[in-house]
Amino acid sequence: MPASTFMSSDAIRAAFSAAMSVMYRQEVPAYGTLMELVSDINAATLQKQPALRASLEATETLDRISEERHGAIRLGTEAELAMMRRVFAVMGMFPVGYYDLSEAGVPVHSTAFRPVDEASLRINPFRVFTSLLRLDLIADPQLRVAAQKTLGARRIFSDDAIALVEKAERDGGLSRADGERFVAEVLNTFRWHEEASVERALYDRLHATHRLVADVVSFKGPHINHLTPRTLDIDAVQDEMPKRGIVPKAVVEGPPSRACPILLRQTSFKAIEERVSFPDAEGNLVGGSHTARFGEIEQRGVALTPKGRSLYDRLLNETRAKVRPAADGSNAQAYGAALKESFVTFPDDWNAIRMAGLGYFLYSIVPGADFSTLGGDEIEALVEAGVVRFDPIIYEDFLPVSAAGIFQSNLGDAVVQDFVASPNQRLFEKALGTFVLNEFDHYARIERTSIEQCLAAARAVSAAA
Ligand code: OOG
Ligand code: NI
Repeated sequence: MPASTFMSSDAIRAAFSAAMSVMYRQEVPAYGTLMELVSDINAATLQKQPALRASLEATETLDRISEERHGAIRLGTEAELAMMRRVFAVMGMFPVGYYDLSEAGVPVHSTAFRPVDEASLRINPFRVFTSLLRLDLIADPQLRVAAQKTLGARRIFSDDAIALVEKAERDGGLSRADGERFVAEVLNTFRWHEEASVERALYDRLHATHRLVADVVSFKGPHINHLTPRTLDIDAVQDEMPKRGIVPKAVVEGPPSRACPILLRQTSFKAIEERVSFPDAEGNLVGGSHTARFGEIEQRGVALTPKGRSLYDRLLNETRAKVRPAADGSNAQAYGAALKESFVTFPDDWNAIRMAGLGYFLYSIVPGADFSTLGGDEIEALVEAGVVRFDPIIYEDFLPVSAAGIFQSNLGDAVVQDFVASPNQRLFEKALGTFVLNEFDHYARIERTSIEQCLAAARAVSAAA
């Protein structure tokens, strides 16, 4: 088949993200309530801020502003991760970043599968934060073996899904009909299974090790555990949640609210308790409950350089040393105040952030700019002369401390078990079957390319003059 008749990987991803949204709203009605709230707040924010509206109108599709930006799954085995990489590749999603959550007491390590180039991000930015369970962190050897056996026996992808992945790899793409079948088949992998695949006693032992271990091992597949639309005002959504009957987590993760947003702010409603059933030795089903699935929202800002990121990390640590957010929200105000106070030292002006080398920016030529008297050797001279402008490059990745906060609040915060951290990126990449893209290198490359393009254009104009 000629490549031009393939369904584009961007279109497959957009269809997948839309199908996930519909499925998750049916599975978790509170998520539907959150989506309505987000869309109301986004509409109100656009009405109150005409300048924001104008800038979004120029750069994005306004009617899709409240769509999902990411979701998350947790896998049980290396083979599942390797196959998942191939599934996401069909949708134009590639592994970016490595997150070792064991450092924060969560026994997984993770990457984010996401579109990488700007054009694909614009069409549909959907990402899936994908974690692999660290069975080696289960201390009890007997339990570890039982978990391994359970996971080894399950098949999370249908034969048709695998066949379509192989076809896409062989032919370089899928027809529209195959692309649609692929979405429907793959969607099943992320479905919720009310019926556990382990007996109650094993579930309880897994749960006692870590709630996350029970969530990954006890079910037939890696159910999507949350989806995350984008909000234009995260604080307003956080405040409104209780009025709509949903319980927000104690605090918003990430930086405080600022004039120039940095990185990523996130919050969620607390995971719901759901009825599940466990098979017993006689094959009868016994009732129980499981708490894992929730809804989240995000608001993104500029990607930070390693220097900016280490300042961010230092200020966040400083805040948490002063006030550690309690799970019940009792010190949420004090935490918010401490966060604001610490971040006073982080410049809150785009040019100051840029001049201090804290963030990544995209440089572009101002339309109609007059270059005639300028050479093309120094980007700064072009910026000062007003012929080149700079805009923040949005952070498209995740934050380990925030992710840990999201995990914890949705697994019951009461017991925060500790696991010994060890850097396992190599092992993770071996299981994945490829390297993950380093997010800092990626943003640096986008910035550098934009600078080179501006300089080349300026040189061409001054040579012709
Ligand atoms: C993933 C938590 C991480 C985020 O937004 O930081 C995440 C999980 O709970 O499986 O999605
Ligand atoms: Ni998330």
